[in-house]
Formats: sequence, structure tokens, C-alpha cells
Amino acid sequence: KAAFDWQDPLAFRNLLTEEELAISETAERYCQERMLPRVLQAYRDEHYDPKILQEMGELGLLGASIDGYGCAGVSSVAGAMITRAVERVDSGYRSGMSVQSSLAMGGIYEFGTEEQKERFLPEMAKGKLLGAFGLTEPNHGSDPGSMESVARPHPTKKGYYSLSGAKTWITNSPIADVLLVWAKLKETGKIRGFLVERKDCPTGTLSTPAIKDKNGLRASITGMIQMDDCPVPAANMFPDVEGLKGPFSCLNSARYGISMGVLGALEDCIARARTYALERKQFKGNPLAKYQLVQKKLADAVTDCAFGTLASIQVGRLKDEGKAVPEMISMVKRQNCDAALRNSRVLQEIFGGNAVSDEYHIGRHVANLYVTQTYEGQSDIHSLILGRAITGVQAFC
Ligand code: TGC
Ligand code: FAD
Repeated sequence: KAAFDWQDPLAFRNLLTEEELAISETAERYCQERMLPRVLQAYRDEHYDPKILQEMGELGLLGASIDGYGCAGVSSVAGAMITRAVERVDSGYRSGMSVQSSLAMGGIYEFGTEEQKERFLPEMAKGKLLGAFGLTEPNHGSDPGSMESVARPHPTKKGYYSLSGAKTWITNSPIADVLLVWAKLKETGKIRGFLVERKDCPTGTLSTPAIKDKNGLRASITGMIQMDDCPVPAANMFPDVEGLKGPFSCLNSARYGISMGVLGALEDCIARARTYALERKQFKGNPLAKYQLVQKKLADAVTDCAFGTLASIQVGRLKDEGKAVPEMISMVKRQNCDAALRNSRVLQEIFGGNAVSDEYHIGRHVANLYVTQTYEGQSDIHSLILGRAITGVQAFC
């Protein structure tokens, strides 16, 4: 007999294959048993342990949607279920993984030469070689097309480019071995992708200082990429892709992953708020859960989470059939990030003063979800991408 399941009210699990369910369970078990116990201290100390990526690599959870090169080759929906499980613990842990899997490995897989793929992907899949993705600059965030980073033919080293410029707010940059940097080729003015290997950069040409004292995403590591005539072999440039199509193609996968990931964070907020509302008593010994205003907060959050999940699954299926367009991804990224942030802020109220203690976890999710609404295209930017597609009129500038 069918029954209402508040944890899966529209039965999204019925839409998953056996393999997707198994991957989801493996990721869920790892995240709850190994990640959750360390997140509170990591967040307090603003510390990211790179061993997490190695542990995920051992379970085949990195670059999981990539076919070959030591990667699992699973469906987009399975990949999204991994992000959901990780983000149920913390958006920062999901960030570290998304950058490794979708942005760095995904970029190399989509645009790299065969030699680049063989050289980087297997070690990155194991989490032994760490990646970062440098698009945003201090003066150019929403508008990366105006970037100032530049690549010139190296004046003394034949077969090398010389990269100069600065990237900021770059997840994983302080710990990355290989940094996928987008810069304009001096000769053409066109944006190109370069794989900058830290070990090969002479002293003083590359630095990646951490950005400290963040208000959110404290369990991930974020930094700058500062390049001062940094020599990069021409063989480390992506050969064929030029223009914003390169970085934005990588962003399609990462934005899709976020659309499902943030619902993991929202699920955690719902479960914690429900438990708290059932246990906490106010006014004549009644649990908070008895009050209609509290029930509405839970009903809104559970509904948005269920609707968002179905929409993300549909976009994932279309993506694997080659029928997804970037606007669909903008739609689910924007909608689910906004819904997760809005609902988590409302659910936080159920905890009253206790929400201020980090041991209740909800404040950490709220702070993190602000960031997810901002990076990979702030929600208003996605509104403009959708508005352009709806009206045919561009409203960015
Ligand atoms: P626009 O004229 O729209 O496009 C320029 C060229 O790019 C192509 N393109 C895409 N290609 C593939 N996928 C997409 N999603 C694409 N979007 C655009 C487009 O077809 C065109 O190609 P071509 O061949 O005609 O030249 O460019 P615009 O300069 O007007 O762009 C405007 C806008 C606002 C859409 C864009 O700049 C934008 O999306 N801004 C947001 C910036 C952003 O998302 N940054 C993300 C940085 S990375 C990050 O945040 C990682 S956080 C990781 C973590 O920790 O999880
Ligand atoms: P701005 O572009 O200055 O925008 C500020 C506000 O103005 C936003 O609300 C925006 O929506 C609005 N706005 C801008 N233009 C318009 C317009 N035309 N019309 C209406 N409103 C507009 N980047 C990377 O490249 N790699 C990473 O790994 C990475 N990781 C990150 C990790 C963290 C923790 C954070 C906080 C950011 C990260 N980013 C990364 C950067 C992120 O992508 C940018 O912060 C984001 O794209 C917004 O750019 P901005 O911060 O410069 O804001």
C-alpha cells in the first residue's frame, strides 16, 4: 500500500536505476560515516583535508561521469546523487569535489589532447593529483569575458607561453597540483585554457595564497592564483577550444551537479528541523511540531525539495541523451539554489536561539547556501540567461 514518505514524497527513487541507487547508497554511507564526524571541527578551524579527495577516489566517486581514464562512466543522475550525498554533509566538501570532478577533470576530458587526458585523468580520479579551475578575476566575476589574464609566447623559452594575471576566489587553488587557467592569447585576444602544473613553475612565477576568514564554505579551501610571467608549455594548452565556450562548457556539468547538491543540504536542514520541532516543547508542553506555522515551514521546504529533485533528474536524463541546453541547467541551478537558501533560512527559525550554536548544523548550511547561490553564476545572472532565451533580448549590459 502506498504511503507518504516525507523523505521522498514524490518517490524520486523510483526513477533511478539499480546502478544509480547503489552508487547513491555507497556515497551516502561514506559521507555519513566518514565525512560527517569531522565537518564541525573542520568548519571551526577553516580547514580542508585533501585526504577527503583521496578517500573519494578510492570509492570511484571522482570524475564519476567520465568514461575511461580510470573513471566510472556513470550517468549524470548518478553523478548528481553523489553531489547530493556529499552536500548533505557540507557544501564546502561538495565544492572541493565538484572542482576536481566537473571543472578540472571535466575540462581536460572535454577539451584536452589524448596525451593530456592520459597524463592527468587517472591520477586525478584517484584524488592523488588535485585540480583547480581559474576563471574569476578580482575585477571580473559575472563578466569573465572581460578577463585581463594574458598568455604571450614566452620571450626566452621556445615552445612555452608566459602567463600573467590574477584569479581570485578559486576553490582548491592553494592545494592544487594542476590549475586549469583561462587567459586571453595576446596574439588573438581569444580566451584559451592552460593546464598550469605547479611543480614546473619556477619560484616567483606562481603563487596561490589562501583567502582566510570566510563567512561560509569554511570546510573548503579557497584562494587566489597569481601568475607573473609563469612559463607554461604550449603542449599544456587545450588545442581546439577558444572563447567563453570552453569554460562555460565545463560549468554546464558543475552547475548541474550543484542543482542536485544543494537539495542534499536542504534535506539535512529538513531532517534536523523536523527532529527539533518534535522534541522541543513550548506552551503547555506542546512540541513545536504541533503548531501550524511550524508545519507550514516544513511543508514548504519538503515540497520545494521534492519538486527540485524531479526537475534535476529530468535535466540529467536529457543531458545524457544529448538533448539538454544550457538554459535548462540555468533553470535548475537557479531554482534549486534559491529554494535551498530560502527554505534553510526559514527552517533555521525553528531552532530559536539554539540555531546560533554550530552544533545544530543549520547555521552552517545557511552560510554555505549563500555561496552556492553566488558562484557558478549568481542567481540573478541565471535569471538574465533565462530572460534572454525567453525574450531574445540580452539584458547584461
Ligand atoms: P555569451 O555571449 O552569452 O557567450 C559567449 C560564448 O560562450 C558560449 N556559451 C556557452 N557554451 C556552452 N555552455 C554554456 N553554458 C554557454 N554559455 C555561453 C556562447 O554560445 C558563446 O559562444 P560563441 O562561440 O558564440 O562565442 O557571453 P557573455 O559574455 O554575454 O556572457 C554572459 C553571461 C552572464 C551568461 C556569462 O558571462 C556568465 O554565465 N557569467 C557567470 C560567470 C560564472 O558562472 N562564473 C563561474 C566561475 S567558476 C565557479 O564559480 C566555480 S565555483 C566551484 C565550486 O567551488 O563548486
Ligand atoms: P559580481 O560579478 O561583482 O556581482 C555582484 C552582484 O551584482 C551579484 O549579485 C550579481 O548577480 C550582480 N550583477 C552583476 N552583473 C549584473 C548585471 N549585468 N545585471 C544584474 N545584476 C548583475 N570562481 C572560479 O573561477 N573558480 C572557482 O573555483 C571559484 N570558487 C569560488 C568559491 C567561493 C567560496 C566563492 C565565494 C566564489 C568562487 N568563485 C570561483 C567565484 C564566483 O564564480 C564569483 O564570485 C561569481 O561568479 C560572482 O562574481 P563576483 O563575486 O565578482 O560578483
